Amino acid sequence: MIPLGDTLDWPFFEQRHRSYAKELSTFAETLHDLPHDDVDAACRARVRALGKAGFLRAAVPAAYGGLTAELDVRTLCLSRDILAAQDGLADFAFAMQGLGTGSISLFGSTRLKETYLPPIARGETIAAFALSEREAGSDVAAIATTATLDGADHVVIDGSKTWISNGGIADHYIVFARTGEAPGARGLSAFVVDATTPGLTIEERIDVIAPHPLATLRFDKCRVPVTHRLGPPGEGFKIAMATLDIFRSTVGAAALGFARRAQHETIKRASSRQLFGGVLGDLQLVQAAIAESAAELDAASLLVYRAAWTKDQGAPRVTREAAMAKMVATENAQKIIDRAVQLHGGLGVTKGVKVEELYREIRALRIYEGATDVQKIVIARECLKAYA
Ligand code: COS
Repeated sequence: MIPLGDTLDWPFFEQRHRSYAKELSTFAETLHDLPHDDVDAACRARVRALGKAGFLRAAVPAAYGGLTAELDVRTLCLSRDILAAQDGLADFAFAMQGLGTGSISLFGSTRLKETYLPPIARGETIAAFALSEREAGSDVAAIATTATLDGADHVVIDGSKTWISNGGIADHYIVFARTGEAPGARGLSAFVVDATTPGLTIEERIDVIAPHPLATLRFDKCRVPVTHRLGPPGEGFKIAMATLDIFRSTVGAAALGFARRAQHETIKRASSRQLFGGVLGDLQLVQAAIAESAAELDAASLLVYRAAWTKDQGAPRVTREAAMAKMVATENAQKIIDRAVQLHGGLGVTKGVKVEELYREIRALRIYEGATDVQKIVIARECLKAYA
């Protein structure tokens, strides 16, 4: 078991979080028995296993087969923290069930919630969030995919989305498209699009350094019922941002899990590796590395769970808190994992050794769901607003 340290003793948590974390930590130990080779099959197996064991209930509200009345961000973060420490793909599978339905949980009609959320919680279907485009990653307001009214009851979606996690294996996509109520951010809407919709195709699969299902999607005259729109027309940008306000903290939590595992591997090695007549951990420079990583881990952890707790207390917006949590946790994790690789020497860059895998796993987290550079913009704007 990878220790969470004294995190659960912090005042951010309740007894239910401690019990949940204990159950999930025990379950996470069984993950290495699942297949790894074929990334799609591996992902599906993890969704099924997490669903069967009841942990995907954390990804949807209680009325639709979930765990808590509203999404509990602390539970989402603890889940990613614990899963990432054991198995990057299990963390990914869990996270996407949440991100790919978060906008439905927050803004969907009762009918959409009843249709899409229960099978996600059971691990029977797979979700995806289709926001990014080639020319609209950081600049969401530049989205070019269009959704045009076709009669009173349908829209027709045309365009392309890329770097879509679960692209190719998802059963539905939350698609953000331009509906034109106003230029820029105020002219976007969000729709739930079934993967089987005629005209929706996988243009290409994308291979990345830490493999997971990723694709470019093509929408060619995809007819989607207007009832599949989330919230009022023109609210798509706000829906995307409000969803990211929740899930950005969870990206920070996944970074914590990867960093925690790296520190665990480092301390194990520092305690056992013999050199210069002692163990690695006797050397003061090694102690310095361990100390820096320990402090960076706790600092990141405090920001992540502060953001999660603040949202769970009912704060309408946690834009600043979530951006800080994501930025600091992912940047710190990269440093912590890099130190772990360094202290493993040649083993650190050897395929099959855990820290080498973590080194590849962490990199994308500084980019997706808002790159560090975007988080800086978001944080600075919130700081400046406070004095305006
Ligand atoms: N929650 C609710 N509403 C929000 C919001 C949030 N977190 N953030 C912004 N809004 C609202 C604003 O209040 C504004 O509303 P009004 O028009 O009523 O004033 C509207 O949305 C537009 O906001 P803003 O002017 O800040 O839009 P910008 O285009 O300047 O936003 C950033 C720029 C960089 C902040 C935004 O595009 C962003 O977060 N980009 C990164 C996206 C991302 O994470 N991409 C990765 C894809 S997911 S893997």
